[in-house]
Amino acid sequence: MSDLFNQDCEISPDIYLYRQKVSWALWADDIKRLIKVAPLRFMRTAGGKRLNISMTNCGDVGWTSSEQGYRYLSRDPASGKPWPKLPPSFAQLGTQIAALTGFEHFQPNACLVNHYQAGQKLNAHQDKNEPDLSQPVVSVSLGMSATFLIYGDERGNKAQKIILNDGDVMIWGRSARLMYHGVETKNTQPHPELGFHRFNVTLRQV
Ligand code: MD6
Ligand code: FE
Repeated sequence: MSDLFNQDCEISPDIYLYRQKVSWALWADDIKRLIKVAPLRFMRTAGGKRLNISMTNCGDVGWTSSEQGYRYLSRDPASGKPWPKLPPSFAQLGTQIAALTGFEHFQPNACLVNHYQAGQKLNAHQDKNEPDLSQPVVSVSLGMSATFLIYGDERGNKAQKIILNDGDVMIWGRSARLMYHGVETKNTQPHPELGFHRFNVTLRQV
């Protein structure tokens, strides 16, 4: 597996990678506060299957999966309360990366937080539950490393593999917005403070 891209670049059409724009150390307090108020949980699919990865949200609306399918909801179904506020530092990084990549009008208001332990994986999927697909997804990796797999327009394609480390930020837009992708953590490198844990923070405009 190669990890050729150590500088900011377009790693695949309309997928940009910016290395080390932030860090677990910088966002740890916000993440810890968030998961106290809206704990990580394993959601279920419409078919009743448990998702592989535990998740939570902050922002005006949060992505949920349940017997009702995939939906953005303004309240945490676990507590009935609104999701915690989007930390200003998250919003700022999102708008900054988006502007650098040519998305001047991106205003993130939804933030999904995924948690991984070593060995856990996120299966190939598309992100298509947002009403305006002209807006990008900004994705921040924190903690242990992970292998990000980009399958392209069919989940059965051979994947392009990218190693993501603490603080790396990807942005997906335009022609990449509906590409299939997934995450593996079986060959992960631990993070000095977080060990074998990874958080992925995705920022979206919904
Ligand atoms: C993750 N990321 O990195 C999961 N989706 O743990 C995603 O599923 C993702 O990073 C759309 C765009 C960027 C992403
Ligand atoms: Fe995704």
